[in-house]
Amino acid sequence: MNSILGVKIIEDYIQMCSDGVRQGWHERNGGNLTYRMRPEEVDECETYFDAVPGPWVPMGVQADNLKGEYFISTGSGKFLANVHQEPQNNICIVEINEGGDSWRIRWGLENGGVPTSEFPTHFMNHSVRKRVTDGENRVIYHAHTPYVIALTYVLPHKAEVFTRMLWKSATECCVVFPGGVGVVPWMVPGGAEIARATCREMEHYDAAIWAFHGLFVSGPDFDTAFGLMHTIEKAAQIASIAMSASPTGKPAQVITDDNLRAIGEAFGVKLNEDVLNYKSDDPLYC
Ligand code: 2HA
Ligand code: ZN
Repeated sequence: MNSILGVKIIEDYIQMCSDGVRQGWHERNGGNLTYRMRPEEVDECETYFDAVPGPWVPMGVQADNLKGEYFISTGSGKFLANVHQEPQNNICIVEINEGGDSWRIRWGLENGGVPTSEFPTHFMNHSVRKRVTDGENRVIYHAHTPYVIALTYVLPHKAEVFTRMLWKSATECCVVFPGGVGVVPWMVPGGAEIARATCREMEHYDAAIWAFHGLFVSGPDFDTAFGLMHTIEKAAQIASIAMSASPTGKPAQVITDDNLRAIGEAFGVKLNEDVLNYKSDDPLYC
């Protein structure tokens, strides 16, 4: 192997960017992906690192449990559609300092640039998900999923309401995200405030909807994180189509709460009880 582009983790990362583009989730520079590298993956890539690392850049957020970690990140303003053609100009590997509050580029963005504008949210989400999953979660993925965004114009911005609607829109949803999906109200993207709000959701859920914007998911590996994004977006698509097709805007019938409990039992999955027992005042939002 004579290039970092032959390293498996880099190949898989590039593949995931292309998979998201193929779904239509990454118009222009929309969406971003970060991956917290395993030590052996850092070792594999180190040979190809820049001779001189970039300068340390403070993030405005801090996490003790991410000191000294390495992340692969998409570049701010870069198009995910271009990642597979020129990875070296559209993605980077950053190292976090011993204070856990600054990054520096070790490889990539050869024509200049910085990690994704959403790096504060990704970074803080990594910190939360690393803690609550005992180090298992390594991927944070943000996409502009159109049907999830559309539903944020229609449904109340409540985790229980969204989760129930999504669980009831396709039979296997409650098995794929038994904990549910969080919802962050509209906020200016890119800063510390939306990062903190997303983290509050990521304490309980492995996915968080950003109202009128998109979806954040986390996972242990690329397939699981991508599959979660895909499953939630597909459920939102079915819900949107069903509501649009119904003359009342309300589905004529749905998967019932008892059906959900039966699926949980059959698959040995514990569904979030707060969501299962939630009763909406508005009968439209089952
Ligand atoms: O990277 O998606 O939220 C562009 C965005 C910002
Ligand atoms: Zn976005």
